Amino acid sequence: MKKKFLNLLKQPITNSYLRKIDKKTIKKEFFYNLSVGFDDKNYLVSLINPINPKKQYTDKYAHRASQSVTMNESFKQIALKLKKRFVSKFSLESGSNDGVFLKNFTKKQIIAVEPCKNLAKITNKMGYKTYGQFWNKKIARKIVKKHFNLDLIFSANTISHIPNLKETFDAVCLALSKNGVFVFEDPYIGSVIKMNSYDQFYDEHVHLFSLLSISEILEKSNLKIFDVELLPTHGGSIRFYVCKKLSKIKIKKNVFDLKKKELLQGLNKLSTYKKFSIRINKSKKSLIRLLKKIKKKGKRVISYGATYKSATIFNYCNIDSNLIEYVVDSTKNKQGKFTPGKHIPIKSPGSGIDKNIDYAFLGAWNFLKEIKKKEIKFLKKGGKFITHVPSVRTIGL
Ligand code: JHZ
Repeated sequence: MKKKFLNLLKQPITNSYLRKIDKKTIKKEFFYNLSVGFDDKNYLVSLINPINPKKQYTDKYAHRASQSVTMNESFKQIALKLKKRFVSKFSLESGSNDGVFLKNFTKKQIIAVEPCKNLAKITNKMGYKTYGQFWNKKIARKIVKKHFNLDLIFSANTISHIPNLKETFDAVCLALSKNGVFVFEDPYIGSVIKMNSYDQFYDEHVHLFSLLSISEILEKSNLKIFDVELLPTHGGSIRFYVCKKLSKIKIKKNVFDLKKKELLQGLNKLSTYKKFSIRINKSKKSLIRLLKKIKKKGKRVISYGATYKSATIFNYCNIDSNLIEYVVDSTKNKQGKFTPGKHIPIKSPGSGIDKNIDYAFLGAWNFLKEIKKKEIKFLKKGGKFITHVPSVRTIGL
């Protein structure tokens, strides 16, 4: 049974950037209560009331994974690694976004499934066969019938978005070839706890995984984890390597080692999450205090990256355009719109942060290195970034 440990208050759908902020649009905006629970049977951390995916993955989906140099490189590296390690004959990516992973393969090597029709259109245009549908047993059967069983299934930042994990993993088991491999990665709850990055909780992140929780759940779909990696992406992610339970692939020692580490971190105990929740409350107070202090001094503050994560921060901490003037983001289809819930205007970063700006809150704190490099002029003239990760602070040159 899920036991609630965190209440992040009323939140909008993170992908619902507003075109205008007139009375009618604001009245129609959808809000729900974002609270998070821990299941003491399978150790899974999940939202208490997930949203219907049909409301989220629409033909107006805004996020483009290829907007950062870091992610382009990360997808290139994993594509190279998978091709070398598994010499796949036929692969599939589930949740292919704008093709940031696919483009590292030939069009014959890989197909994709992507529920957001606007994104599926992009990758179909690029020449990669993309089914504009949700990943489930029905589409898995269709693909096996039309093509072959799959030697490799890859999915990044997608599986944690799906409420029904049993259906998802059953579909994987059904579609994989006898010795096929399923590799997926998502933000890691162990890092979220360490980094106090509570903004990793939002409508799309229905679950945040640990090795302990995923091992339990995969078992029920006749799958097993044979390798695992902790990654720096998105402030700490976990990559699982999975095969059929009956496969002869040997389980690597690091799987057992990480399980031990997770037990030491207390990822199997409700008390760990309760303590985390207390730290989040303190982090919120500290961020508001800092922003108010800066504003009182007459300084100008913006935000960097109209991320889904920052929607959680702004709505939980009640941060609106009185505290943050505007948000800059390089994604064209976010520019000219307003952030969900708090309605802060989104602009293009242009050739860098405006010279009259004193502080920039890091909505995309996970790309700090990349952003620092880009915004060296801002830092050199005394500009500072603000972050809440791992604790509320400013970052200068
Ligand atoms: P980023 C999304 O979350 C949604 P978000 C999704 N649910 C998910 O799981 C993760 O991605 C992976 C901009 N930017 O990746 C681009 C600049 O403007 O942290 C993006 O809009 N300039 C699928 O939104 C945003 O910041 C830059 O120099 O929390 C980053 O979004 C850089 C580097 C980024 O994910």
